[in-house]
Amino acid sequence: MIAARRFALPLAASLTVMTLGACSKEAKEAEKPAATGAPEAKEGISVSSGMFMLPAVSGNPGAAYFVLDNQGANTVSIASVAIDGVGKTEIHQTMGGQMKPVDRIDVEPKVAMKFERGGLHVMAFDLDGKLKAGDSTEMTITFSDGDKVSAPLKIEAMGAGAMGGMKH
Ligand SMILES: [Cu+2]
Repeated sequence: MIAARRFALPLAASLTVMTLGACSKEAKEAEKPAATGAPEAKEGISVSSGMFMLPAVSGNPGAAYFVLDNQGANTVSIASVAIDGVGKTEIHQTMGGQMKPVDRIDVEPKVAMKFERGGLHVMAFDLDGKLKAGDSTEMTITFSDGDKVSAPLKIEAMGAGAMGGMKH
């Protein structure tokens, strides 16, 4: 029920904005309490710049990069990361050219933690073959308290981003 209402909202809102701007604003605010407790609504937490890098060789793992911003009052701990179309994930830290699994990530208040190439990243194993460059997939982060946040990841082919920045 909640998912259906949330999905329907942008369409309804864009229609009312043209005629009754004030009313649509009130309608949006009225939606907020209903959304509290929904899996994708952890207080103060947002995910931006989500990107999924496909492996250059099919069968190899991919990687997810994004920014996790904690504007909440408390430190949050990432317990697990799930990505649609991915069988299994691990959080890795790259150090001295080597990747090491990280069991748990704590993000303190007012910290925007970057998951990026050459640093902290989410390694994605067992891709289901439906992940295609140009599409997007959804990532859901589960925190140690059971709360979750979901965000889209733009799918890119390995090489596209790297080559774009290095023209010979
Ligand atoms: Cu890795």
